[in-house]
Amino acid sequence: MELKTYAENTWCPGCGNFGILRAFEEAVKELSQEIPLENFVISSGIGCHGKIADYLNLNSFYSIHGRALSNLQGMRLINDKLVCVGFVGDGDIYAEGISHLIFAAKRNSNITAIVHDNRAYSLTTGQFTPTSPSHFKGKSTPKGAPEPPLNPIALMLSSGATFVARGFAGDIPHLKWIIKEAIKHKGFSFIDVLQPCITFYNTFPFYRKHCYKLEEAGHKTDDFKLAMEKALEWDYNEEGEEVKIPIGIFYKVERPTFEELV
Ligand SMILES: Cc1ncc(C[n+]2csc(CCOP(=O)(O)OP(=O)(O)O)c2C)c(N)n1
Ligand code: SF4
Repeated sequence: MELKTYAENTWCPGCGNFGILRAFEEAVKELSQEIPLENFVISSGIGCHGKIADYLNLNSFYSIHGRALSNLQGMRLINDKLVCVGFVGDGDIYAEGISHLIFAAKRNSNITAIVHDNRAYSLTTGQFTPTSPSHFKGKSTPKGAPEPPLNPIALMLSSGATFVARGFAGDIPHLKWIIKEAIKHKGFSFIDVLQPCITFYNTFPFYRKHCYKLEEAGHKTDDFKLAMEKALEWDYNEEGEEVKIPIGIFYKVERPTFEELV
C-alpha cells in the first residue's frame, strides 16, 4: 500500500516537518510487517504540523485545537486493535491542549504522541509558544517573550508517561527508531521532536551542533531519577555555546494501561 497521498505538500521547502513525515513513513513501512496498515489511525492538531494527516494514506482524523490526543484515547478505548498516533504542535498541545496531554500520560493510555516542537506558532506567522526560549522575538513579542519556557520532558515524566523520548527532525534514521519503539511500547508514548521552522525560527544549526544521543552515552531507560536528571540537563533558557541536548529514549517502563484497567 502506498503511504503517499495525492495532496500537494504546502510546507515551506526545508521545514523540519518533512523529516518527521519521512521518519514516520519509514517506521510504518517497517512495522507493517507485523501490524496491518488498516489498524493505524492518526490524528493531528491545528497548525502547520496538522497537515501531516493530508500527506499520509492512513485512517485519519483532523482534530481541533489541542484535542488530537483526547480523540485518540476514545478510539483506543473502544477498539484495542487500533494503533493510535497523534501528531501535535507545541502551541497546539503545550498550550491549547495541555490538560489532554497530561491526562493521557497520567492514565497511561496506549497511544503515541509525536510533538512537532518548533517552539513557535508558525501557521499564524511566528508568535511565541510555551516552549519558545525566554526573550523570543516574534510577532506578538517584538521586545522578547517575558516568560520562561516549559520543559516537556520533565513535564511528561512527572505526569506518569511510561515512554518519554526526544527526537530531532534532522536525524531521520534516529527518529525512525524512536517512533518504532514508541509505537511498539504498551502504554502512553511521548516524543518531543525538535522540529526547526525554517521560516520563523530556524534552529537547524543550533541542534546539529548541540544534540547528542543518550544511547551512545550509555543511558539506562528504566531509572526515573536518571531520566529526570537528563530531562533537566538542557535547560531551555540556555542558548549558549556549551549547551548539550540529549536526544533518544529518556524513560521506558511497563505499567497497566488505561484501557486494561477500564
Ligand atoms: C480559537 C483559535 N485560536 C487561535 C487560532 C490560531 N491558530 C491557528 S494554528 C495555531 C497553533 C499553531 O501552533 P503550533 O501548534 O505550534 O503549530 P505549528 O503551526 O507551529 O506547526 C493557532 C493558535 C485559531 N485558528 N483559532
Ligand atoms: S512556517 Fe515553519 S513550520 Fe510552517 S511549514 Fe513553514 S517552515 Fe514549516
